[in-house]
Amino acid sequence: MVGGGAARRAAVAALAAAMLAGVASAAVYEVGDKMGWTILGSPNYTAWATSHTFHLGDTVVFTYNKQFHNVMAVSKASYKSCDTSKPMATWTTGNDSVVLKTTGHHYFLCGIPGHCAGGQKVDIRVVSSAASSPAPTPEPSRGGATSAPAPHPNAAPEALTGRSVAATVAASLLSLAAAVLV
Ligand SMILES: *[C@@H]1O[C@H](CO)[C@@H](O)[C@H](O)[C@H]1NC(C)=O
Ligand SMILES: *[C@@H]1O[C@H](CO)[C@@H](O)[C@H](O)[C@H]1NC(C)=O
Ligand SMILES: [Cu+2]
Repeated sequence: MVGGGAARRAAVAALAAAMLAGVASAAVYEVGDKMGWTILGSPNYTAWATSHTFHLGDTVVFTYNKQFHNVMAVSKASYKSCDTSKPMATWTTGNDSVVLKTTGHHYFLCGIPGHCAGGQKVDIRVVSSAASSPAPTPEPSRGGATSAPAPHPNAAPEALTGRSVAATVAASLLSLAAAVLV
């Protein structure tokens, strides 16, 4: 009896620890790395974004001089046309952290006139949360004939469902762990 209880307790505690480790592994990326969020030096934010793999729960930080720039989350259409008239969200502190809560594309641009057209825009694609299995998905190499990005179906509803299920499972595991450990 006592031994079984201890074993169960240990198993639950290990599970809870694993869950917490998973949560803690969310990464933080500074947009543009050391260059930050700017037009000076014409950082290539497309190259920056494609050189990273973003997962659910990761954070991107926009650092910039707030006298000269801002950050807007926009639709794909607004991103493409640099339309700053209907942002879904705007940040202006100069040190803005954005948590990536859905899979798929997150489009950001600077709302100061001319800056988006000058390249101050970034498309951050969040891959579905395979964070624990680092199996690289081999990209079929293309001939480079086209620069048009492949259309991505909007996976937001599925992502939300998956996320809330994961959160529920995590929450019940943690309360189970708490109950057993008391
Ligand atoms: C930025 O980088 C992307 C991906 O590497 C490349 O396709 C594109 O031509 C670059 N843009 C400029 C303006 O250099
Ligand atoms: C930006 O904010 C984070 C906390 O959100 C803080 O740790 C960091 O020092 C800030 N950076 C600057 C340059 O203010
Ligand atoms: Cu700007």
